[in-house]
Amino acid sequence: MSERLTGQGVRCMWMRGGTSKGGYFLKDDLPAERAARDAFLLAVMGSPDPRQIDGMGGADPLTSKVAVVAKSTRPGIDVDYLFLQVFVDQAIVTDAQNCGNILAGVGPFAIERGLVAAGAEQTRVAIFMENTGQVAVATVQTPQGRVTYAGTARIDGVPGTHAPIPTEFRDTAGSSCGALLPSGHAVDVVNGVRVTLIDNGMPCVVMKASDLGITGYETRDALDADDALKARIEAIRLAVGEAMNLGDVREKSVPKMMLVAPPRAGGAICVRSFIPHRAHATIGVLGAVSVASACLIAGSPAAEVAAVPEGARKTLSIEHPTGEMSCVLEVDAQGAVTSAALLRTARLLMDGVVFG
Ligand code: NQM
Repeated sequence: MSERLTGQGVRCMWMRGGTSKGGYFLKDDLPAERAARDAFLLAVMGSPDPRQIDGMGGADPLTSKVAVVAKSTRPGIDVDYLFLQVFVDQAIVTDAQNCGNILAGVGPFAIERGLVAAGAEQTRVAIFMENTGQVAVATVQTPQGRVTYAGTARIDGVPGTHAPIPTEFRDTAGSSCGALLPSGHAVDVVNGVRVTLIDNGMPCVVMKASDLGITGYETRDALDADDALKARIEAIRLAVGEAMNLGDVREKSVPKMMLVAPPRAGGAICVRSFIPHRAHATIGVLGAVSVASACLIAGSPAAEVAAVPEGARKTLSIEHPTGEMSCVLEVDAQGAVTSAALLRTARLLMDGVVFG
């Protein structure tokens, strides 16, 4: 295909995946060369521009996302999925993070595009997540051999009910940072704040909201309007990049900044997250898995405020600004998390040609 795509159309589906939304492309439909691909995707989204008025992006990092999907040649794997975050107000396309919400649309997309044959009722899709080199298994509802998006599953942050897409992750520890606790400590003190640097699928900095002078129960809008808080959080983020083996994180969307507080709706913990510069409307999927894992680390800020259930199979309800997300964690005899399962839904919004 031509490496110059400005003004040209490329086949694409637009989907809601979990509580995010974005463009889903077959890898072969995009330019192979990264600079040409990124220039095209920036133009598709309308970035850089805080309103993304000249593109498909929704002026929010949660709606400026891309999945690039290809049939896999790896044994036991159906498709390879590369996640790309297209920044809203900067000309940056980054693969330095994964996305478990956009992941929810990958199984349906792979079936719709014929990369995976649909089963009679349900179809299990094994997805290799290229960003972190790990595998997720999603179960897609396919009655009579066709994907259905309709159903009775509800996830907070999305109105209505949809077909369930249970998704399971294994061996996510150290996905991007090389170790669950990349600094080797349960607690580090950064700029006077006690933090846990953790990566169980998503690099996160977990700290008590009260240590930053907030309750942890604020709305997304209140957090986004608090410039002094955001500057303090960004200073901590920039300071921990090297310790998390992420290098200079100025132009990266990781680590995510997680401010935790005691649960107040019967859950395990309450979280307000910055991803990293805007507050999240809910919480990221792998971000939630990392926070849930932090709750199990004795002496950590998360453990100090969390209510953790007993047993080798634990359901931790992570309270967020618009509800909760339940993570089912399996732990081994040493208390280490061996797998995490979450419920997501997705919906096909558009199948057509998008212009860069
Ligand atoms: O943590 C937002 C989202 C995400 C990421 C972000 C995600 C995850 O809600 O797996 O889903 O943290 O940038 O889509």
